[in-house]
Amino acid sequence: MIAESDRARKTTIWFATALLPRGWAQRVRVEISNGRIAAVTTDTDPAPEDERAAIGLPGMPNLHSHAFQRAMAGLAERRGSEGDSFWTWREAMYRFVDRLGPEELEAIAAFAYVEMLEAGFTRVGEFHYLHHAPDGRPYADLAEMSSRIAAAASTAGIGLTLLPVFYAHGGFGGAPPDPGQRRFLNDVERFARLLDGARTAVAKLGDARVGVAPHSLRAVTPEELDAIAQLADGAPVHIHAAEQVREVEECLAALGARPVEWLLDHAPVDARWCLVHATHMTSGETMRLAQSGAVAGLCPITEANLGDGIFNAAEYLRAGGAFGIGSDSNVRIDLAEELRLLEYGQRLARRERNVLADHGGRSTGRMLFEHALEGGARALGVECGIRIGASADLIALDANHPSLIERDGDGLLDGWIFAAAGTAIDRVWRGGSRVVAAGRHVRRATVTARYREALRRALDR
Ligand code: NGQ
Ligand code: ZN
Repeated sequence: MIAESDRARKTTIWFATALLPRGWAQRVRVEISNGRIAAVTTDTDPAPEDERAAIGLPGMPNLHSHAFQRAMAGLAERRGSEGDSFWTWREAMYRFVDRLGPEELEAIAAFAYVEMLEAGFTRVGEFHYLHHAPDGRPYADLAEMSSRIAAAASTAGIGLTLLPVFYAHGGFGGAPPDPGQRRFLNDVERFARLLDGARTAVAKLGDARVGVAPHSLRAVTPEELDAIAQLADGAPVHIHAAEQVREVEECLAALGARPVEWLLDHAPVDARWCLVHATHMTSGETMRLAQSGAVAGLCPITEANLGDGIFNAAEYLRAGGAFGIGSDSNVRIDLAEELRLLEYGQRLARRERNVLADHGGRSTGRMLFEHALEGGARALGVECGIRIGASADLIALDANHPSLIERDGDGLLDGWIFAAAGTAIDRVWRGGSRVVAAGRHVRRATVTARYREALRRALDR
């Protein structure tokens, strides 16, 4: 019995070509044991029982998601009578959130995670703040909604770094919360209990991580930030920062410094930290953040959708800054599009091409992919890449996709990210299990049916 199940947990995938930490290699055998990579051999033939694929890439971490927002994608694209902004979108989002109970949250998150896996994201950093019942009272189990996120991750088979959010105020200076925020709120003591509950809720997933997320300097006072960061206990700390100009102005007025500047001066910002967006920084802040070791959590599609502004990636990367990609509002879930838009924002702003390739001759796609992989893994507290000991989170591109014909090496990444229409992803393995085949998640049909039911209930009410 034991030998049987042991054997079942060992698989080997052979790639004609694959991107390893030291670069592209040919005829690569990846041996997997208990969900982790046990051996990587290059220039070798496949064994008869090996699963074979053409083009292998490591799975990508998605460092910032609010899964429930997937269900309101496209519902906030009508202009209001007085114009629209991030702040009017947020009001629409608060109204939408009122319609979601535990079953709806789980169904929507499972659907979003299925789409993430199909896009090549194999782990998600869920920045989770929808904690309480619609009337603002905690559920009988304080961590009910965290358990639902864990269940959704389990259904889809995606890796989870759960980031329970501490949210206490409606603005700088400890302003009272808005009624629309009632489901998010905790004091530090109750948050500590919620965090314990969240740790228990994810334990059965095997390789889940739990960090902490003080929501923003708008929602958390300096004293609370200090207390929450200490609860992380060495795990990742994520915070929204400098997404909107109004937020920068209010921060200057309340705290006497810009958000990123204030965090660098007053919080122990280091490689455990992820500053989500960090859109509006001076050159000085850009240099300092780059040197801190923290990860900038960039969400190009959402930042475009919400009218946030353009992150100064060129300067930040030249200073050695780390970044990862988040799908944030999940208005679209598409890894290639996130990477492409990150580069295109720079091209449009600077009127140049291939801005983020770090030196002559370098492929932009390769640079975007590798930096996002490394920064994303750091922000989510895991190892990444096709290397021994890392989780067997793998992508196989479709060698027959028209945009990949007669491409090799970095040309495959450039073809996928900049040129391919539709999905160029054929298969995805997460922890050694194949969860996507022929571009579709193996549970797409049942997860979509449950999502449809949840939305019918939520939107008919
Ligand atoms: C969020 N989203 O937490 O979902 C926020 C809106 C807020 C973005 N910042 C709420 N994109 O920032 O207060
Ligand atoms: Zn966010």
